[in-house]
Amino acid sequence: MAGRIPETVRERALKLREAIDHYRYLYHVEDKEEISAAALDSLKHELATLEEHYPELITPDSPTQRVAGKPLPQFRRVRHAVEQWSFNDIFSEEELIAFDGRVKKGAGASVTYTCELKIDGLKIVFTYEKGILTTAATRGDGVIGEDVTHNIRTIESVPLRLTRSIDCVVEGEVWLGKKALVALNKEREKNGEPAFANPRNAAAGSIRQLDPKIAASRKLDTFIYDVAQANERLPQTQAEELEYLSALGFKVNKHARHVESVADVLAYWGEWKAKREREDYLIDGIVIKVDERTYQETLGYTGKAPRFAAAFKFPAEQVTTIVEDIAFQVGRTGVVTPVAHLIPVNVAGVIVSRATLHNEDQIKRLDVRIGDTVIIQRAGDVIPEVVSVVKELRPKNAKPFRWPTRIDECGGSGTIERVPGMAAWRCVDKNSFVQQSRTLGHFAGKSALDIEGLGKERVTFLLEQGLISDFGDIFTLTEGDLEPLEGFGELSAKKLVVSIKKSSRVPLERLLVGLSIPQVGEETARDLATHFGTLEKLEGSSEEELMGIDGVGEIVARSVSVWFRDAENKKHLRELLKHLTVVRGEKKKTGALFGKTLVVTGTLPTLSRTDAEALIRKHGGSVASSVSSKTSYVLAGENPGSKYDRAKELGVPMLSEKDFQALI
Ligand code: 1X8
Repeated sequence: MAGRIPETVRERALKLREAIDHYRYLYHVEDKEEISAAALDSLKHELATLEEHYPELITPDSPTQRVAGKPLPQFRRVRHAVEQWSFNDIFSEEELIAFDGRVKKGAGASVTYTCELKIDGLKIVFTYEKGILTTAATRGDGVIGEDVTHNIRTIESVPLRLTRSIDCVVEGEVWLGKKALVALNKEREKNGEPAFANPRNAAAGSIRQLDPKIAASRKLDTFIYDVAQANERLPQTQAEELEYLSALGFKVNKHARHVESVADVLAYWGEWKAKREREDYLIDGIVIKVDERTYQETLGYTGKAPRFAAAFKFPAEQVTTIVEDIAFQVGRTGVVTPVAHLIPVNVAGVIVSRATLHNEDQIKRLDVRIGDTVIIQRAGDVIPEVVSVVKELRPKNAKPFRWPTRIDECGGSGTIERVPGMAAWRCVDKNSFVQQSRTLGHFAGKSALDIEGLGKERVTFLLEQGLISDFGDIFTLTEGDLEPLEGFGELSAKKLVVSIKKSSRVPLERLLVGLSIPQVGEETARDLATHFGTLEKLEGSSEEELMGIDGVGEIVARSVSVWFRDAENKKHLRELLKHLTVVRGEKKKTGALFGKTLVVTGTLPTLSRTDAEALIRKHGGSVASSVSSKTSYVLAGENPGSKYDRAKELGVPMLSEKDFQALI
């Protein structure tokens, strides 16, 4: 690895260091989160990697060399009786196995572990004398913290007197619940104050206040997880220590688990990665501690962190990376979406190389430029998006992105136009190749005609060969047309023709989905089909009548009406209908879910969202997009979000995928 450090690397390291230090100061000293902790971690990780390759880059003031934090001057400074360590972080199964290996080697024996939840709050050190709370201090730099006793005293879950009159120092986390945060932010909004970005910020902002009335007015809570010192014999295992703390009167999190092996640790981690949203407090990973105190003592500390414990983080949903290019995607309806092409990064366990920039306004708002370091986010099963630009890391020569006037991906002349009244642009030429292949691919796809053997690639191929250019053309294809083509044989040609024929009998709503009418997705198509029953009635309807349908608003009504009046569309539709038998809706009047309305949220273990919704319909149920008192069940997966909270509020029963499978 030795040798000269390239100038670009040296510069990158310098800039990273400045940016990290800037955000670290805002985050740890001023309690301001301008970029998320996860994004900041990602910058630190990049710097650490550079320093690993080029150790000569390391300086004593590098953020990688410090345990963060600095007390504010207004508070009384307190020297901790016991130095406050921070834990080393583990990010993967491999690192966990390596940790276990080091532990076993260091302890010279097989150890057991206690797994606990890592609470994303504010760490506090509590001192009790003769069983009475005397001091509560923030962690600070690990040696000196700030005296915040006046605020901590206001928290109901903190005992002012212990069950026994011992001297001790204990450590724990102060946090604000997600629901309390919502209420607090509503209040702040009313008073014209800025909202807190997350519960951790709100807890820190409440505790580091000189006026205790502020902390008292907020529903702060605690979990205590460690006794650092006591004037009596300490419990001999971490599992016993938690019971000991509980017996002294502290609030202790109930989800700790004593385990025998790394496999068990991994299982606990996986379980909580999936379940964490259910709790009212934020959980950002798990903490693993060697259970036996004697082994903890044998293993000791590295000067920065204990060797006997580690924090096993959940994958970050926000990371930083660099924009290599900004490209365009043309949708079925011709709408143009800008997409950032990125240096590939792992976001929450998935490698991502593209992130949506949504539209022109978003690019302007973020001022994203090619070469920029950006924060990208991926939550649940949502498409990754660019959240913000780390401006400090912008290359000198980066030019503001100029929105183009023409886009090759549109095909033809490539001319684009702004959709009236919207932030979106679309291709002027609706017959461009890209659009044609998307539209036809969608038409043949699962949610529409569902023509077996006619996937997107084949559609594109048939278009290229000039064999189809329109919906109706698909139904005129013969075995003889297909057989000579590359990728087809006698059998596959025959099979495709048969499956095309089979798909010519189509329920109205599926046909409507397949036509790619702007604003008409599966739900709207079903609403329209149910209301009108036949295509003729729908074609003959007015905008007013359309707007009278439940679930159809002004924009949708206009769009449907415009589509059916367009001469080109009329012509294509007439051609198509020569080949189709349109049947009435396939709504089932039976099935395990008949009469039930379900909402799907979060990532399910095996089913995709589309599959889950199809199953619901297949069993006679209907699918809604938002939770109301009329919702029968919420089918919830990992990272379920606000729908889950709303369902909890309304008392709507929740189903896991397993429950759901059992039900149907
Ligand atoms: C920090 C945290 C610990 C625990 C839970 N949440 C935290 N944020 C725990 O041990 N259960 S330990 C810890 C630390 O010592 N830095």
